[in-house]
Amino acid sequence: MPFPKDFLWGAATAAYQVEGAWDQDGRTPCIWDVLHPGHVRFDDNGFEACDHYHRFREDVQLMKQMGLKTYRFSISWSRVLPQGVGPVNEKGLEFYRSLVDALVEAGIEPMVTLFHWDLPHCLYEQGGWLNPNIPDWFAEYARVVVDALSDKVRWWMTINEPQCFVGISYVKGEHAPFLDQPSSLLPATRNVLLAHGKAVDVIRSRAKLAPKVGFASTGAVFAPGSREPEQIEAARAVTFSNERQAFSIPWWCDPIYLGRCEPGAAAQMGVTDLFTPEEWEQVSRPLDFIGFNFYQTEGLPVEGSHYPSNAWTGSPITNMDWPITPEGIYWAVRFLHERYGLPVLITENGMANPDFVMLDGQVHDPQRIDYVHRYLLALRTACEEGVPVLGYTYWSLMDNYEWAWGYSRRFGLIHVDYRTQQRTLKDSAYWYRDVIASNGENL
Ligand code: GCO
Repeated sequence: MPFPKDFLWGAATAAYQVEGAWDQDGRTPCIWDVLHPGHVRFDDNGFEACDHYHRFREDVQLMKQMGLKTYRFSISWSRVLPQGVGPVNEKGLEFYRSLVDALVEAGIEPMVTLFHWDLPHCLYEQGGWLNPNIPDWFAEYARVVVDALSDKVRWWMTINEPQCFVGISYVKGEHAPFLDQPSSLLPATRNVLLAHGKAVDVIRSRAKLAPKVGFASTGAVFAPGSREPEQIEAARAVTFSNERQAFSIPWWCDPIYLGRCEPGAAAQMGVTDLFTPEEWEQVSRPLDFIGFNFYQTEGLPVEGSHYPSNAWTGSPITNMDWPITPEGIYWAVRFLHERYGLPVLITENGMANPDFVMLDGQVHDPQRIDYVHRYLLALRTACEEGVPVLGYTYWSLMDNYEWAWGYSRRFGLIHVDYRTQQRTLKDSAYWYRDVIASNGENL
């Protein structure tokens, strides 16, 4: 059996990218609502997005039609706690309860991410991820969500891609809150990791169904040029080097899974250690799985080449200009499992493609089918070699708000016409349905 029998075939979204209803039923603005002007293509925002807030029942029916086993989505913090902390917005919670009910009724396992980048703006005004109180704010938010949903939700992720919501957002200034402020890396790292650890404690201590707890990382994976042991070790070494700090895997994953950081990482920050011994305990609470978002392999530099790395030389690219490097997903799950010892869940993988509804009323996206096919074959090789892979949630269920790219990049299995909110299953959705039905044996 290539893929395990209970493999979790699914698709993923995030609250800000799909929900819309940004100011309805008591939700207050998040940082993207307020700060996007001047930073996003055409100043697009998530005010309406895919209107998933009102159309989730239809969307769950489409998921059911595709035979999805699981749906990964995130919660909007400011929908649940409009002031970030304090009074709970029951109407906001009600939305998520109804969504979870609809999923369970359709036989689809809900997977919840607590934080996928949409920080309440009111908390940002108090310093956001730079305020040392944010681990406690986050724990309070986690408690409200866990109390409301854990009778039906088993799969939990605390945070999604700190590489992006700290690295791209606080250090590089390309995502909200658009701060180009490298000095924020140390406090943000501390606060994010402590917030994660406190949320893990909340989930473990309060969940009604026995929880599976993880977080979703991303980060540069380097693939060896061949299976020669020296090449493999060279690729592994650079994958787990801290050179890229906020953007690397070990910067976030070593503290969480190993309770330590690479020698020298703290010194790079001008401190003797990132945490006190008690804090190290807090950030490294045991987890059940490694969530990983994988899109592209980083290549090793080639001397004399004008390409940034060998991953680019002649490589096909997606509509994001990302090279298509399916073998990288094999190395990602293998390296991650070998270093951290837990099973791996691919929490995101997918491609942007210039899809549109054609004259025949359908959306033909052979590139996406080929892309997913190749990545799944590489993932299957990892499974066959004994790497425990729990599942694969394609990014994304439907076209949505692609952050700084606005609505101009389409990752979905389902096409969304943003003028009418009409959904159309793309060819890839039907293809994926057949893959799921055969548990990947037809690949
Ligand atoms: C990500 C994000 C998604 C993006 C996707 C495509 O985790 O990077 O989770 O929100 O839309 O990755 O860029």
